[in-house]
Amino acid sequence: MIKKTRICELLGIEYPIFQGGMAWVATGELAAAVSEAGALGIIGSGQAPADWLRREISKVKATTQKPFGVNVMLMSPFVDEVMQVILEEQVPVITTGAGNPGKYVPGLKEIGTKVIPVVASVALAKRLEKVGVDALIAEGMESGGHIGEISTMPLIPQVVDAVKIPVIAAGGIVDGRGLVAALALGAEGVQMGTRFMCAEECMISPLVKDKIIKAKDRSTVITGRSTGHPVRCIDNHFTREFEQHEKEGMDAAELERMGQGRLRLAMVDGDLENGSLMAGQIAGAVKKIEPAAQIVQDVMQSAEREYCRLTAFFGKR
Ligand code: TUI
Repeated sequence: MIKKTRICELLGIEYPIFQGGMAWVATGELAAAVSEAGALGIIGSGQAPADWLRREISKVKATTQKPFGVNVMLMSPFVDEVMQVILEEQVPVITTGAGNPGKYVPGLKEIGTKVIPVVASVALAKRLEKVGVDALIAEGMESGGHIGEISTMPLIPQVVDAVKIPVIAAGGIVDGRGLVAALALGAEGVQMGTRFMCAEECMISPLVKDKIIKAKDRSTVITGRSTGHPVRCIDNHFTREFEQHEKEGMDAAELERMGQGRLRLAMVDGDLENGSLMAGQIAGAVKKIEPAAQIVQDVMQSAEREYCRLTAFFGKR
């Protein structure tokens, strides 16, 4: 079995696997199941208000004693009250996305919450290490949702070389091959989103899970480059309509308005044509719905198999 990495020791988890903190997807039920399985379950607070987050945290605490996390979407209008709940509930780990969490770091560190921002560039990685964050998630543009511009393969080694703190790789990872590849690039763990969307404990519409299982390698597209907020989703009526408006030069504010409420429409209401089906490029490799614990076990077991295959390839020393 793979030895524990620095990230396992830092967080007190058994396996170096994070479940992405996806807005409207990663509820307390999913996070609890992933944490109980020995990985890190993360509640996705997205643009939800503080009382929603408090309820989800209590679900996790009622189900598992193991460490869990909360993802804070820094563009949320409720970001300050969400941070307040995190402090009050003494959440063990937070990840952040879509911005720079620098100003919140001192307060969180004071109560011992580990802070692990998502970065999509070397520049932000270096800045955040100086602020005192505990680790980083380097997320390639293969990921679903709001993304940066660099792919996982070039991003990970460049971030690893730029900082001393542990780096978690995200974007395009679905199984043990991805975990071994991430470790080879110098990362000390992986974050997976799309595969955990198809966990049994994930509360999204079953229609969305089915859509992911039917997805192929070229099923996702990026919209919103013209607004400065590129987003990767499975291609549907909404993405085509959005692209058409972008081509016709609709202004960024109007395009942003067009996107509002679409993620909920997809994930909760199961509207496959008018909703925003945020998912990563690896969707084509997700084959079935299974319990979160089985996903965690499968990733660890297939990583070990792949490692043995590589050992045979390089020969014994
Ligand atoms: O945050 C994500 N992925 C997301 S957030 C989200 S909710 C949303 N809904 C509608 C429109 C936009 C978002 C869906 N998916 N991933 C983490 C991530 N963070 N990816 C990229 C970044 C990022 C981008 C720019 C982090 C920092 C940054 O710049 C900060 C700075 O100040 O330089």
